[in-house]
Amino acid sequence: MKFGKNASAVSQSVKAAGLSLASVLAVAAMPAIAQDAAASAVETAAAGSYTPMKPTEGVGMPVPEGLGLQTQYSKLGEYGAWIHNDVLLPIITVITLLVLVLLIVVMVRYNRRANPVPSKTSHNTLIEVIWTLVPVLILIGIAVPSIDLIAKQYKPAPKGSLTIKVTGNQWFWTYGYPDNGDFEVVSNMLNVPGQPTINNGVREVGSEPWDGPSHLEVDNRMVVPVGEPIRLQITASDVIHSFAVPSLWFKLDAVPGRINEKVMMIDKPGVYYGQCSELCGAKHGYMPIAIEALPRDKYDAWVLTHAGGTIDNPKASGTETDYLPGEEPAGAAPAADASAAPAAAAAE
Ligand SMILES: [Cu+2]
Repeated sequence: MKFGKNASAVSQSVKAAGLSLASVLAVAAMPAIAQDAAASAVETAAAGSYTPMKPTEGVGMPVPEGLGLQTQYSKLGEYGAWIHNDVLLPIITVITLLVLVLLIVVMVRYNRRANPVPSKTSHNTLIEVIWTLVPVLILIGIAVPSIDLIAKQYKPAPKGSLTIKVTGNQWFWTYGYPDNGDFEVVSNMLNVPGQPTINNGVREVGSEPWDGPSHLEVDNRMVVPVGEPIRLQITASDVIHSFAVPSLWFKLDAVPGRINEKVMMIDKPGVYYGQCSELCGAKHGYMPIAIEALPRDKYDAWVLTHAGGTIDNPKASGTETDYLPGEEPAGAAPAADASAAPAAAAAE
């Protein structure tokens, strides 16, 4: 943690000096830092270099005239999309066509002209058993993967996963990084050229080369490491919001006074867009979500661009830790030193 503290102290000066200087020095400085945690101030500062990623057209965002679900970039999303596209839609289609055919048969064969003397049949045990059993079997067939998906979605993040705190506000999102020195990122929608200003003091979309679609791009994205389970703790500061990212199969309400938790794991580096999905007031439509998933080393570099930013242990990457359950938040950031952990446990 010596390295992280050192870097964090210096990252404030990066802000002052401007990130462009840091990025110029970054490439040269990286190896030096790896070797020596006590590298000189300028070099350490340069470790925190970051240029936002340019999103790929059509990835992690809606597409013109798109039908159906967005392409999924998480395992749960692929599973959910499979249930929707390959289980539910075929069943719905077959049932709808069957009912349509039955209606047409009845209309053609049993109308008053074709069938003037109707049958007085009122019961048929075999048919009644069939039309009870078949729907029951169909429902069971749907329930098995559905309940399995629900159970998988709400499985808690593994012990030691990186925790990020998401807060919905009227009308922007804030992202807290308790495991990385507890800095906070404020994320506002970019203004749209030629349209009324939504957020004063925020630049216009398209003014940087990495900007994504208007109404979805933000000034500061929520940056996360790719391929790791991330524990998202979601709340709100004023009214109910909802944190929803379609291409990651993620939607969870942000409720004031309560923390909702769900694991997020992204398969591929990229930028993924979403929107607040709970009507939350006048500018509900102007609080998009932009998540940038980066490889671990780039994520760490991004963390170091923040005042107080420290590298967390890549705890969730399969390595066991000695945190007790429920102790993870205390084990975050500087206290994560082996010597500090028992002290934190004793304090509780
Ligand atoms: Cu909202």
